[in-house]
Amino acid sequence: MSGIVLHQYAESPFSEKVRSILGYKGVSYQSVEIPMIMPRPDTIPLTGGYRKTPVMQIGADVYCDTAIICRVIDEIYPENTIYPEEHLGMINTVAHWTDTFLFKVSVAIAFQPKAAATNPLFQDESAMSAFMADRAEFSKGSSELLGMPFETAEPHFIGHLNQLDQQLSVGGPFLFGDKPSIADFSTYHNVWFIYTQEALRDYFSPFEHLVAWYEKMVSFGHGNV
Ligand SMILES: N[C@@H](CCC(=O)N[C@@H](CS)C(=O)NCC(=O)O)C(=O)O
Repeated sequence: MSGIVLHQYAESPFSEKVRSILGYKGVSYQSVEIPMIMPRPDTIPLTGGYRKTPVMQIGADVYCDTAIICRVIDEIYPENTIYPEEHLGMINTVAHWTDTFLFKVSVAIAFQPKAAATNPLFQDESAMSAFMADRAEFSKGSSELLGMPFETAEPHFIGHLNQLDQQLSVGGPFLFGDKPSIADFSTYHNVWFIYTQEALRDYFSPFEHLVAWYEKMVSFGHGNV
């Protein structure tokens, strides 16, 4: 057992990013399922007020934000590093852009009306209003978190899927060559967020290389929980 405790919830894309890295590295760890919305009376005292998901705890050390969580996991398990020195600048740039801009795009795609009709989260009206109220409170006062209109997001999303597919068709099996890097895991959680919703799977039909890559990423699993 690694001593790692991951505080997360099943539906969280950023948690999936970390679960997938733990799977790739074959790590044994403990998982704490936290509520999808506030209040989180057990987690907030641990983080000192930080409310994003996931959070990683190792003994008395608490790591907030997957940018640091993934680095720490890679330092503890350096075999098959996901931060290879060659291309590191590009890999970090792609991962950052993907976790920020592309994630905003993915949120708009994931919560479009077509998806909301079949998403289990939105089948219960009171659960849906509680979720919406929670996320409105979360983004209050932050221009960074303001939602992107679906009409703006969709061409960005399809255009990027196309770029990924082309890249993978000539340079795969992973985005920067033979082994997955942090750029793959950042991309993976965005794709997972959409692909796992049946109503949205058609987006991927034209992109066979991307789907083959996604299946490889899924096959890493989530480690030993
Ligand atoms: N930069 C953060 C982003 C994390 C993030 O936005 N997580 C989403 C869930 S996937 C979140 O915190 N949503 C609000 C919440 O869970 O309270 C990271 O890389 O960890």
